[in-house]
Amino acid sequence: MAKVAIVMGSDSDMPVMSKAADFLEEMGIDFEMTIISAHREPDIFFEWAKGAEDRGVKVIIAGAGKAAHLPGMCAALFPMPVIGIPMKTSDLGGVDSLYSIVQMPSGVPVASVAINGGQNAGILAAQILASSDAELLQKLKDYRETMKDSVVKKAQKLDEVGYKKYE
Ligand code: RP5
Repeated sequence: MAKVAIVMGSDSDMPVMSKAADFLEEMGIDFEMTIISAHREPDIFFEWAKGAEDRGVKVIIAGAGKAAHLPGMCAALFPMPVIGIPMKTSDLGGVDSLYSIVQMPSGVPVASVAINGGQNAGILAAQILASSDAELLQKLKDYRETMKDSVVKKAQKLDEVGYKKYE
């Protein structure tokens, strides 16, 4: 059963949302992914969000742009964590999406990542699940080590080409 549900308002969100999916795949986490617009098809959206708990979903990752109500409405209907991804937009640069997602009223939180922060949403969902999954927690620790090693290698490369080292 899918533990994470990824939902986005439009196929135009896919390049960002796929980064969350890629990370979940890398961690071996089952997920479902769909496109539903809370504004353009509210009936379908309600059915999907209300059924998520029964489908075994533990975390929802919801991405949307402009008047980005999708993550907030997921949080209104789903009782477990919802992570919002604000999409960068052509007119207001994604600040519209960000404000729509983070400014939730008390009692109905949405955890927001940065504008276009697809990968971080996947990481955060994995971290939430890892609080009760020791094997997944170890995978996340290994991922951090890999990340650290890649930065160390970048610094070594800088040394090799002769730039002065920061001390
Ligand atoms: C939102 O409106 C979507 O999440 C998308 O980011 C934005 C634009 O959608 P399209 O006009 O590209 O379908 O609902």
